[in-house]
Amino acid sequence: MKKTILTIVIIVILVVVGIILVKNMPAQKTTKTTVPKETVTPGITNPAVETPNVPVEGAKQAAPGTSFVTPKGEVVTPEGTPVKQDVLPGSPEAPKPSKSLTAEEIPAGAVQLNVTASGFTPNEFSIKAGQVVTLTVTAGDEKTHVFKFDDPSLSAVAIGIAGHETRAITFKAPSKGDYSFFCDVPGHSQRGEKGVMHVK
Ligand SMILES: [Cu+2]
Repeated sequence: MKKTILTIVIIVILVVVGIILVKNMPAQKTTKTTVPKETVTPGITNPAVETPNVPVEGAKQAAPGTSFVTPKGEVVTPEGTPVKQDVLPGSPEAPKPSKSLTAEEIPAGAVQLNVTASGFTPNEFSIKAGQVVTLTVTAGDEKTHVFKFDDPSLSAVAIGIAGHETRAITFKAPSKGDYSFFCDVPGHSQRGEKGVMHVK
């Protein structure tokens, strides 16, 4: 008789302890789920807090706003598919030009071009076929300039910059050959804003 009373008391204690444990667990979970809701402000795009989603694990951007490059060396769209370099600039599949860059944001390994009414400096550069290249174009004067390649296979690799601005674009070097580039603002290529990219 005493034994049965003792076991009943033990069972009651275990049940009470169990209820206390179960009640405490969901309390911790609810605090976690409320955090991300507060940081999202729908309908408002604030560039200062904009953090792009990494499309493929380990993918990196050369500069703020440029297309991501995967660890395998593929330049990809925000959806994670390889970019198309022969489409219209600004297409969803095209490599993305960066935001306006500060001097500190210019990637160290980038090919850096300066453009003024006197032309591009340098007006030629060499890269390797298949290499992932980040190209920056800086307006050395107060004028707007538009960097473009002549070859249709690189039509999407284009950058428009306002006066004294620097922007970057990351793309994959095409097959061997010489690819001429120019400034697409009317009158600018005629006065010498052009050059050649050598792919070796
Ligand atoms: Cu120009």
